[in-house]
Amino acid sequence: MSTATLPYEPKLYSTDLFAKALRGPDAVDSAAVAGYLKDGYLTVNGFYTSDEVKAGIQGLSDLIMGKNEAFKHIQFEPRLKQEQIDKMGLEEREYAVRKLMSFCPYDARLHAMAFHPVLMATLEKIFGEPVQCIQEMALLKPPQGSEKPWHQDKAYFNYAVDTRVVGVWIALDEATVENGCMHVLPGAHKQGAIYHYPVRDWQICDRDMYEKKIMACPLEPGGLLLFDGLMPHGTPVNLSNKRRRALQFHYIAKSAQKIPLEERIKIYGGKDNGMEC
Ligand SMILES: O=C(O)CCC(=O)C(=O)O
Ligand SMILES: [Fe+2]
Repeated sequence: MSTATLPYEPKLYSTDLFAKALRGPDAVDSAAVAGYLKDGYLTVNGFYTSDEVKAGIQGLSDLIMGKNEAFKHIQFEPRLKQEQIDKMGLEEREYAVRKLMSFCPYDARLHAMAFHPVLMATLEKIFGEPVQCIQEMALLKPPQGSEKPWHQDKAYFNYAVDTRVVGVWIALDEATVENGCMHVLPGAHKQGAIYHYPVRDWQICDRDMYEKKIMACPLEPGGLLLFDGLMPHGTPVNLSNKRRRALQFHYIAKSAQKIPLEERIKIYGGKDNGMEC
């Protein structure tokens, strides 16, 4: 795929603005937390050491190669049949995986990344109370890998609009504009819930994102992005020849209460609501 054949207008991920990342876990102080609360996002390079990143990648490779037979939460490229997957070696398999979920109970190295002490302390400052992890994902975007259109993560969770959700997106490879790094809209988390429509995915209307002050969030391996559950965000098609592997965790307060699915659908729309935008 080239820019000429993109399934969206290139301005959907305009690259005029780049997030300025802090460096290292020690840089995440109260000023950083205040900035996060104001802007709805925060980027930190060098949050994890290269050994922690290597260990996390090894953890994923082991799960991908089926070293833990109890682990089943893995999504391969949908066109692949199981017998094709069974014949693949590590490298081929790694490029064929799109997603792994709920892996922390199966791998101590990945668990350590999700529950890094400075990350947990920062989250407790943001929430002002003890937190729990409600979602674990590894998102592997290969060369040519598809876009994740603009959306709010809270559209996927059954919590009230004013119940805080924080996402943490961790780069395992360098994440660049070319290979599909995150893009956010600073401050837009304060605008509340946005209705989602089935377009290329279940997403925010493209038109609503044009001419906005979009911020690209490139990260080094071991860098992380903290972002509010109401922050509109998306990642473009991977137009490079480099894969982009990332981990993504979501956290809420231990005291948070769920709402019924129907209430969430009223707020954000449903995946098959037949609405057009
Ligand atoms: O890693 C990506 O490409 C974006 C993932 C994302 O935003 C999500 O899964 O909610
Ligand atoms: Fe998301």
